[in-house]
Amino acid sequence: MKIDGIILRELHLPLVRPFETSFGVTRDRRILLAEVRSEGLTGWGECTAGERPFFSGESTDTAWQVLVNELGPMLANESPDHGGECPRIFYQVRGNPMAKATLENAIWDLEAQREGISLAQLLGGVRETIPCGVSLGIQSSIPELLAIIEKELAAGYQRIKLKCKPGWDVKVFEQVRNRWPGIMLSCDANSAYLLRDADHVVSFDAFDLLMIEQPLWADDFYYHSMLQKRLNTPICLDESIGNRRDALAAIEMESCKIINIKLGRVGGFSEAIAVHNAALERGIPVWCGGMLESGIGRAHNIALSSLENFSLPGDVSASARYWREDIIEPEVTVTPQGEIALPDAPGRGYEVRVDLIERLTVRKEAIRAFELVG
Ligand code: OSB
Ligand code: MG
Repeated sequence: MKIDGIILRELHLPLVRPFETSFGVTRDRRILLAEVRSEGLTGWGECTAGERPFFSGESTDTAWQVLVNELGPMLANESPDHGGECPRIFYQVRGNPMAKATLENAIWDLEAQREGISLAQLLGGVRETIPCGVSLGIQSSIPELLAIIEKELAAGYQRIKLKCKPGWDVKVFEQVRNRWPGIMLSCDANSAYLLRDADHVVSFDAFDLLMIEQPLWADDFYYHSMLQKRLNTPICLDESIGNRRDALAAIEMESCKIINIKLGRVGGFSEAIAVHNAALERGIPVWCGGMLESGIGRAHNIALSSLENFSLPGDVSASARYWREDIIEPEVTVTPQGEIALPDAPGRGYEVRVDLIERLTVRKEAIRAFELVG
């Protein structure tokens, strides 16, 4: 496929409600989109980097820089037939997985359109519906959190994940479990605990959690392995898993029993499939994480979640939980059973609302092959 043009955009999208994690509060998203044109078709990719480099070292601004100056020109100089060629094309650029995924995922979208099949089919997906959970941020009080949980359970969501940190953990789990003894409940610390908190984290075993996500450092396997030996509850790694080798190391060391796969964090669909397969072959279930994506990233998450080993409910939920108006048509909706139905149209399966995107755009830049230097 000859690349006819790459357009990068930054959109400002306010969240319906602020999202608080152990590393900070997000109110407005600065969403970076790549539009890749080839032979009359348009593929879209979304960068999942945060506004600040707190979840990982990347941010909207670092990704913009790397896309405009390095990855965009590299891709524009090639004519990839498959999204799977992108890791080779981007090989010289170290790190920056979220920037890389932005373009790679757009190429997979293009490829599926060219083949006239859904993105899920192209990826090797086998599910017609995916099970959904919600990730609930830290709230200002426990009664507020309980009211939100009540609403999400009524909407059908199959699993509730609570963001936690020291001071917002056991007393919260206790009240949630008192009220709903049987629900599928998990927590996500985003690296909020230290080794000296190990006894405290072990006390989470009392709450019958499905998993404890990323309790320790974002780059760690060893101490998670030590902690997992002391826990009955499975640890799930998110931040620590950047690629297939990481997944193999974590599984081998028993640093976790479950893996969260995020497209941006692992650098795109190729590596996400590789992590998925490594986990499948070793009996480790996976689920698809979320990064407060707009509809484009969400559509990609849905397609990925159709792979066989995505057996646990993911953090992929309805558009309306995040946005007053999403940039895709139709918006993502969840059934009363807490599932999203896979679209079957070619490519991502959701139309992109280009007029709305144009109105929300605050920065735009066209990338061309001849801009490559060095
Ligand atoms: O750790 O899963 C995480 C959001 C931003 C950064 C990190 C995480 C999250 C979420 C939100 O949990 C998931 C979502 O609803 O998109
Ligand atoms: Mg997480």
